[in-house]
Amino acid sequence: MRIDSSDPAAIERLRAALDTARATPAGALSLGGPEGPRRLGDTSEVIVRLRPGRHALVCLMRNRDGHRHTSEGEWRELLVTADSVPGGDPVATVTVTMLDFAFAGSAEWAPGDHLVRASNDGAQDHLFILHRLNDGVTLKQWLDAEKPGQLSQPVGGLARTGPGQVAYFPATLGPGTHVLICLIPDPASGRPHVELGMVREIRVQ
Ligand SMILES: [Cu+2]
Repeated sequence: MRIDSSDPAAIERLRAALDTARATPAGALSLGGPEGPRRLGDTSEVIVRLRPGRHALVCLMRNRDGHRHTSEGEWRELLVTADSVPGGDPVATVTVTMLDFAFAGSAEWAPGDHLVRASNDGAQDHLFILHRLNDGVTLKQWLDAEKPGQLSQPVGGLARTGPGQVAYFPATLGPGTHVLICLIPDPASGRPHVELGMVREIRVQ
């Protein structure tokens, strides 16, 4: 997250607000990050361009008691002092546009190595998680399943990303039906964006 203020009291208020906030609190902008590494040994990668200024690394996962990990210590401030990489943006193979509430972009991707350019053109924060459905499983079966995780494999994705932001997600994909979803809750209704339309089937073939 990019943080507007360098005032320690304001930063501490932001950190406290994150624990219960449904959206990125005022005074911060979510820039994305890896969505997916959950088990010991998992790795995940995203590419985010940082501008000079104050930032924080945060983990928004919740403990059983409902507190976010960032409140338990998984928070680290970062000061970005200058551009470290000169030149332009990475060359993407496919584009995903995140909207309130839909994914736009090609629904057919070639197998192989990809660099997914994801932009948030909506007014709310968005993220995406990419799953590969098991062979023979349809999107409807997956969405209707009580335990969809038994019908798919997670590939990874992009964490909470604020309006106007762009990030890149590298992935190597084999043939098969994939699905993009966003699980961020709509602040007004509390419903996850996937229920409001942020689900898209991607055929890799
Ligand atoms: Cu969303």
